Order: sequence, then C-alpha cells, then structure tokens
Amino acid sequence: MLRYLTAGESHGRSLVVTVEGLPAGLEVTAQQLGVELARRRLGYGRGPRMRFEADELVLIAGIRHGRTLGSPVAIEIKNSEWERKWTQEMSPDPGAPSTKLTKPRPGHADLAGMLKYGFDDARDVLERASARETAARVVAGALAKALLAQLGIEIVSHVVQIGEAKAARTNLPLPGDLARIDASEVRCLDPDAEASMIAEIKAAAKVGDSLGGSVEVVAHGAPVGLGSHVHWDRKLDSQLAGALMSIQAVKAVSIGAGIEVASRHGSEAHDAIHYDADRDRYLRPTWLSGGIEGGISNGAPIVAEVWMKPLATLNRPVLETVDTATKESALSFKERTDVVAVPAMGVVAEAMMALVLANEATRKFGGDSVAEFARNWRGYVENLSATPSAVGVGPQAGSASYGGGELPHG
Ligand code: EPS
Repeated sequence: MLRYLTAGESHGRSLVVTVEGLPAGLEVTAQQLGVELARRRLGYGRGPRMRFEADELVLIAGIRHGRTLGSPVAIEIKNSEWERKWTQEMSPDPGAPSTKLTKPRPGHADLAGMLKYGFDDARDVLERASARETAARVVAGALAKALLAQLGIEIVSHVVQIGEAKAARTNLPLPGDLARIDASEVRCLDPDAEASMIAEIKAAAKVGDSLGGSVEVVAHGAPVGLGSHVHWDRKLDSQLAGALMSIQAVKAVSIGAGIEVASRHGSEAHDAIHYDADRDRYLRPTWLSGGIEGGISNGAPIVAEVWMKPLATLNRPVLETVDTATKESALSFKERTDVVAVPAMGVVAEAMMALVLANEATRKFGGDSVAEFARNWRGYVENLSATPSAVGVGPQAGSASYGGGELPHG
C-alpha cells in the first residue's frame, strides 16, 4: 500500500509531503521531481505567483544516493515569498495578524470553514484550502509515476474545455503526445480550440473574471486486475473518482463515456470482447467503460474526465457576501488569483491517478524492492497471457482511437 500525507499553508514557510510504502531501489532525483512541478506551473491564465514561484525542493528523508530506501520519503517544497512577505502574517508564534479577512468568498471553503472551526479570520481556512497544496500532491504523484514506469504504465492528460471552448477529440492522447501538449499554452492538442481558449481567457481576464473547464486523463499500459469488485472502497473507479474529485475546485468526474453512456441503449453502451489469436490475448477495441469493469481494470486505457468550476476568487470581486464582523452585505475580498487553472489541474489529475494506480499496484504486486515488485508483476502478466487473457501492457494494447466514434463527447 502507498500512503501519503501533505502539510502546509499556501503562504507558510513550505509544503511537506510524506510518502510511505514505496519499495527500495526506486531511482529518484530532485531534478526529475522538479520537472513535474514545472509542468504544474504552466498554463496561460495563471496568476502572477506562478511567474516567480520557484518550487525549491529539499529531499529530507527516505532517499539516499538517488534511490529510495524503503523508508518513508519526506520532501519539502519551499514557498518563495515566505521570507519576504509572510513571516509575520503566517507566523507560528503566538500573536495576531495585522488584518483579518471577514468577507468570505462564495464558492470557497472560507465561510463554512470559519463556522466549523470557530475562526473569525478567513485566512485560517483559505491558507490550507488553497490549490497551492497540489504542488505537494504532484511531488507524491511523481514518485508514483516513477514506480508505475517500472510496469510500463504511463499517464497523460490534456485540456478538453476552457469556458465555452472545447477541443475536438478523435484520438486518445498517447504518452508520446505529452511534449506537444505541454508546449501548448493551455495544454490542448487541438490548435483551433487552443486559440479559442486563449481568446476566452483574455476576455475573462479583461473584466477580472475567471473560467473553469475540463481535462481528460488517461493511463496507458495498466494491466488487467487493478482494483476489485469485492468492496465499494476497493473498486478502482470509486478510488479514482474520489481522488480526482478531491482536487481543489473540481465539481465532476466521469470514467470512460461517463454520463453519455446513460442515454444509450444497452446494446451500444459496452466494450466488445475480442480474442487476438496471434497475440494470444483478449482485446477491447473501445473504452466506453474507461478501462474499468466491475471496479477492476480490464487492460484497456484507463480514461477519466475531470471538470473544474470557475475559480471563486475574482480579480474584480462581484460576488455577494456578508462581512462576518459587522453582518453587513459586502463584496467578497480581493486576492491575487489565477484567471483559469485548468491546464495545471490536468497535471494534478495525472498525479492523483498515478497515486491511485500505484497504490493498487503495490497492493497487488507487493515487494520490498523495486526488483521484487517488478518480478511479481512480470510473473502475473506472463501467467495471464498463457491463460490466455488480456494483458494490456503498453500503449499498443488496444488501438489509440475512440474506436470509430464509439466514445463521443459533447
Ligand atoms: C490560489 C491562489 C493563488 C494561486 C495559488 C492557488 O495564490 P496567491 O494568492 O498566493 O497568488 O497562485 O496557486 C499556487 C500558489 C500554486 O502553487 O498552484 C488559491 O487560492 O487556491
């Protein structure tokens, strides 16, 4: 089992993540983790902070000479502005802030959190509710990705929608597309949609507004057999939905054809089972199920879509609220913010999918060292293909298309 915990406030000294359950011998470098953090800072429409945030990493524990030890891994991600701006306001020492935020933002955790925890300053809530915390998840996810790479599993995300602008989708993105996706200012594979998305972001920014949207996240190469049908909390789709839904500002998650499949006839809603005698394996030509049936991966690509609401912090606040100090009507307070964070959310969604799959992979294949983990996986996969059964190793398993439009998206 792979467990992780993050700690840290958005403007505190740093974020910390502890990951437990990684086998020994996994190659990890700060540089490799830094690449993932840099991907999360990408995206047209991010706020000013992303231009100066350095995401400086300190590998504190569990890694020696570039390899995991099998002990808990602890990593610190420093916040660039701490020394310069926040040591007083966010001091852990006894004292009081210079100002209290008392005009909670609708759509944020501010008011519910103040009432729940008995705070009179929304900052006591928002600092932890902030999506800054996703930097720590991305670091944990990068470790999970490194582990999954041992099994040939690779994860890719791309932006499908920002505001009203939607990408045309004909093919599932492949790991080889990632460089092209990241080179797009909105992490979108469709150049026409990219232009419309940027135009929408510019228009929203001009009036101080914000935008939401969606990303698709796909895991290629997952073997059949991750997750289980035997309990609600062991189902791979339930774990994925929970993990993806937990990303700040996400309001909906679908697996495979998701809600679209509900309006189809049963005769057109399921992935056929074929047998490829040459390769001695079962094939699934489509992934309406998102590569998961009965809570178990079926060897097809694992596909989820994740929708984010428009950020509730606006550069020109117009949302009605109440000043909790006076009970008078007010407009929510102004904070520095992003116009849109959907491109970055895709990178976070990759991390969350990686953490769920890595957790299930360690549960299934075990092993104290990476060599033992990979050996156990190989034994399982080889045995499956002799059965014969679907192996689904590598992006070549199944075809990289939606199967003749069998997975339409509106
Ligand atoms: C965020 C508000 C902004 C974003 C932040 C998330 O921070 P600030 O108010 O300091 O400018 O930049 O995102 C990050 C810092 C990050 O690393 O993604 C919020 O309110 O959630």
